[in-house]
Amino acid sequence: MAQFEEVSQKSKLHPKPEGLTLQYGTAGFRTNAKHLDHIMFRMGLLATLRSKKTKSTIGVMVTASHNPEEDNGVKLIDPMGEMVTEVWEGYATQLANAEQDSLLKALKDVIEKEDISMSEPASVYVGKDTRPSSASLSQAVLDGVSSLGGKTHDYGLVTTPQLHYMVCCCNTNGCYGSPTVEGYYQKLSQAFLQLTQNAPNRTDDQKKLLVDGANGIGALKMREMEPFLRSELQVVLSNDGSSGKLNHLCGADYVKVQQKAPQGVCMATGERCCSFDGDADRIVYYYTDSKGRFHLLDGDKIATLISTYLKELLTQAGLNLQIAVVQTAYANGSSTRYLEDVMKVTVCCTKTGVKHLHHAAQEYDIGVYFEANGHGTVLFSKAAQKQILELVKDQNTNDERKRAVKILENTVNLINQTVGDAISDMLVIEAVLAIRGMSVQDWDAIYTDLPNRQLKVTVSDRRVINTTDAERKAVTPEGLQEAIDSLVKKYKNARSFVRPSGTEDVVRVYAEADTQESADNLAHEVSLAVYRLAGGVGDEPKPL
Ligand code: G16
Repeated sequence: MAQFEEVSQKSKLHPKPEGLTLQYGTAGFRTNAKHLDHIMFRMGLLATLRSKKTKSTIGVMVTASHNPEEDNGVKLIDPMGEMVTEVWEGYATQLANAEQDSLLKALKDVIEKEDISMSEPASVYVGKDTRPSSASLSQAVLDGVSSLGGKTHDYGLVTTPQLHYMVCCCNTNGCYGSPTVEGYYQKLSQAFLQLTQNAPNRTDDQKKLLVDGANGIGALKMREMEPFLRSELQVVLSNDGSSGKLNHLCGADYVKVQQKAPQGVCMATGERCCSFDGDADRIVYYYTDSKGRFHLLDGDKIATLISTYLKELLTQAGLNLQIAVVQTAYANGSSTRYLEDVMKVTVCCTKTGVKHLHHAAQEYDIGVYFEANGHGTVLFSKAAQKQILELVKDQNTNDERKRAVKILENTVNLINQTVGDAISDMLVIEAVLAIRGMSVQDWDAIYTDLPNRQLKVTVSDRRVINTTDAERKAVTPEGLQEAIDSLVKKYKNARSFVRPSGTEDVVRVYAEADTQESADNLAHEVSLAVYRLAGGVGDEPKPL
């Protein structure tokens, strides 16, 4: 077929280095950008097949999110804006690793297995972050799509959640919104402005928010969006990409893992600040107190704030909808205890990766999901949205119910339900704080985090570590879990687990305990166990 001939010819311009194998990780392929040209071309091919199969538009985002600037990666977006399914992740790995002369065979295998009609049209939306390598890599994606005869829409520089939003808008024929960057700003800002009308008389200080843009795409898009917010949010933007390096000493991942303020943000005592990550799908908040102590409000605190607010609104509106919170093993023990014991909401735990949390959250009327690293959103089931809309239209409700349900309706519109979205989450948090008249300190006081520490250990092959029980227990290598168990016993209120990262070539270690010193010591001792039992490379981990 002529189509395959075209693929064969074009793929020679994007050759695979012989012997190089890469795995589809937590959020797609991710490694040093110099290894990715063939991957991008092939993901263009795969997205085209996925589009033909689903008869829908598919998204391909070129980004390595929180990774250093020299890395890059690709995230595939399914029709409703969710992550691509696990079966297709498998196809992605097969296509990525097929040697040059067996690429067509690998492609035909997918076509056959999925019974794809090649005469179907295909449409692929492409976006990219601000990394220097993203321009040529996104061109490789476009080449892949066109070589199989698919149509492309190149959105250029957009945040990852913006591209998820576009894909969903397109496949719902505009029901979710208009598939343009302007449409995104309009939808979110209108909902935000409606919500903040419920909090009149806020001072300029209350409207002020310091935003660390991680020197990435989030900063550019925040600048574009600012006029739409009509000063109801007064953003002071730092790390806007004009001088610093992407994610370097700044951004949500740095702030969360280091538990300290990013460089380049000039924060006064008590001021409310937040950081985006490199593709603006994560956010964390923080401030420093009068003693100079740094306070982090991470994904767990965000989930608690939003679910408390939604629960209160449901009660006021008289709506009987079940709220659940989905977390991962990284969730601070205090947050889980607060949600279960005080708020009495259902809490469930999944493996790391928003795709897992997203699916779990879909099981409930309202599923609030956040990873501790600040990646998350809220899903409202179709039935829940219908009930909210019906109540909005109901003429016989009293004023309190009417107000509550109107706020709920605007909150649904403000949330990007396709995926975690730093900009949307930020506006939700700002609206919640405004409506409830809370300061960042009031929010922080809802519960106190257990001290915790995250470390990374480099091993020769991180795949030797296999886990179970939503990554809370290591199954291999032999003896590792026993070692962790006996270390944890030495400390009060302690917990620790290890897992191979799906975005970086490291093993992640998490520990929490009653004091920071204990959490640090436990994390160090567990790191040593990983180093010794899982084939550590380089110097032995040193105490903190
Ligand atoms: C990605 C995923 C997140 C995950 C993070 C770290 O985030 O989307 O769900 O928590 O990687 O994953 P890992 O610990 O496996 O490296 P991002 O923001 O980098 O795309």
